[in-house]
Amino acid sequence: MGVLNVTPDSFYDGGLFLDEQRAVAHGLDMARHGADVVDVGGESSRPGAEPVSEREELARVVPVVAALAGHVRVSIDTVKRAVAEAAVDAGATLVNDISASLWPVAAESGVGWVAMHMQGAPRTMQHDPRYGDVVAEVHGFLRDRARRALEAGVDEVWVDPGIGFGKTSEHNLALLLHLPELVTDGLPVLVGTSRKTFLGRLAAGPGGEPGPATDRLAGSIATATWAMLAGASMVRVHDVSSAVEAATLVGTTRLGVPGPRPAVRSGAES
Ligand code: HH2
Repeated sequence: MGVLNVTPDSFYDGGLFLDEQRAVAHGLDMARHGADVVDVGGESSRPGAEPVSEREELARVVPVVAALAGHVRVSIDTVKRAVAEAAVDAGATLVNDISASLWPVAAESGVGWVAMHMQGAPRTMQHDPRYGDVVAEVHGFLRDRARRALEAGVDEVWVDPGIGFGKTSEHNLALLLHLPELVTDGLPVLVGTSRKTFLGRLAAGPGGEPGPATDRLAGSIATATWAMLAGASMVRVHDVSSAVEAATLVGTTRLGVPGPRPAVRSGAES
C-alpha cells in the first residue's frame, strides 16, 4: 500500500502532493513500482495535527481518487463518513479508517474496510499513552471491531495495530513483536511503520534525539520486512520500490526458492 497524502502538513510528504496533478502522477508512479493499493488521504493524523473541514478534505481527495481509480486499487484514508462515501462513489474500494468506526459505510457500499487501533485523537495522542497490557488491549479492540463489521456484512475486513497512534516506542515494539498472534486470528493484517518517529528514536539510542523522517528509510524497510515475515498481508509505505524489493526477497525466501544473491568475489568470502 503506497501512501499518497494530499495535504500541506503530513509528517513526511506534506506539501509535496497537494497539487492534484502531482498527486495523481505520484499515485500512478507508485502503482508502476508495484503498489497494489494507493492510499489517498486529505487530513494529516500526525501527532498534534489539527482537524481539516469536511469541505476541504473532499476537495483534496475526490479528484485524485477519481483520476487513479481506473488504474490501481484506491483506498481512502479518512475518519469522516461523508469523505469515505464520496471517495467510494469516485472509485475507492477500501476505507482505511484510523478511527475504526466507519464499517457501516463499507457495509452499505460493499467495499473493504481497515480497522486501525488508536488511543485518543491525533492532537493529543502522544502526550502520555498508557496501557495495562498493550498487546492484549489492542488485539482485543481489533477483534471486537472486526466482529462488528463482519456481522454488519462487510466481506473484506483488515486489522491494523496502529503503530505510533497513542503509543510509546516500547508499545510499538511490543505490538510488532506480537504481530504473529494478531495474524493467527485469521483476518488480513495491515501494518504501517513507514518513516515514523519511533524509528528515529530507536536509531538514536537511549537519550538521543530522533533524526528527521528523511533518515528513516532503513528502519522503515526493516520493520516492513519484519511485518511481512510475521505474516502481515500488507504494509503501508512511502517508499514503494524499496518495499516491493524487500517483499520479493522475503517472498522467495519464504517459499524456499533461493532469491537473488550478491556476487561473491572468489576466495574472499568471510
Ligand atoms: N499511519 C498514518 C496514516 N494512516 N493508516 C493505517 N491503516 N495505518 C497506519 O499506520 C497509518 C494510517 C500516518 O502516516 P502518514 O499518512 O504518512 O502521515 P500523516 O498522518 O501525517 O498524513
